[in-house]
Amino acid sequence: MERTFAMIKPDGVRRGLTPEILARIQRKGYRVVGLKQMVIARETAEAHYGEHSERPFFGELVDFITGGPVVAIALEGENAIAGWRGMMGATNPASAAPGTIRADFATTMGENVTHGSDSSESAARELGLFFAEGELLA
Ligand code: DAT
Ligand code: MG
Repeated sequence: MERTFAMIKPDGVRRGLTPEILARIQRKGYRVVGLKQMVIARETAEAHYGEHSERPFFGELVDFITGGPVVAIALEGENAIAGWRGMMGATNPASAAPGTIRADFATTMGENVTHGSDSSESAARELGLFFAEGELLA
């Protein structure tokens, strides 16, 4: 069993895609062990995307991700880290495979609807950043 951090980004929430995305997660069979709607604090966003701090798009990325409510989700399931990344599709929606969330619901790299941890180290770090221990189901 693996745990991963998933997020519906502000564009997805604003566009009313939360139920559709949660339905896909449930149909896949992942267990939702943490779920909350929140506005991300700037410091949290900068820590979350720390690996990109030197990239030219970093400021825009932090503005975007803090610019409206997100839905933070802790997922559990077999191979959940790579599996959820697969359901999201490639970072650039133009290259995302048909049937993936980013192919189906996004047109631009900057606003690509969902986030998913890219490794077990990222998953542990990001789950710790967004959820207190008591907020996650055993
Ligand atoms: P992912 O979200 O697929 O893990 P990432 O970690 O490389 O992708 O980048 C984090 C987010 O930053 C990504 O979802 C969208 C944004 N981003 C990445 N590369 C970008 C670029 N070249 N221009 C604008 N935004 C970009
Ligand atoms: Mg990433």
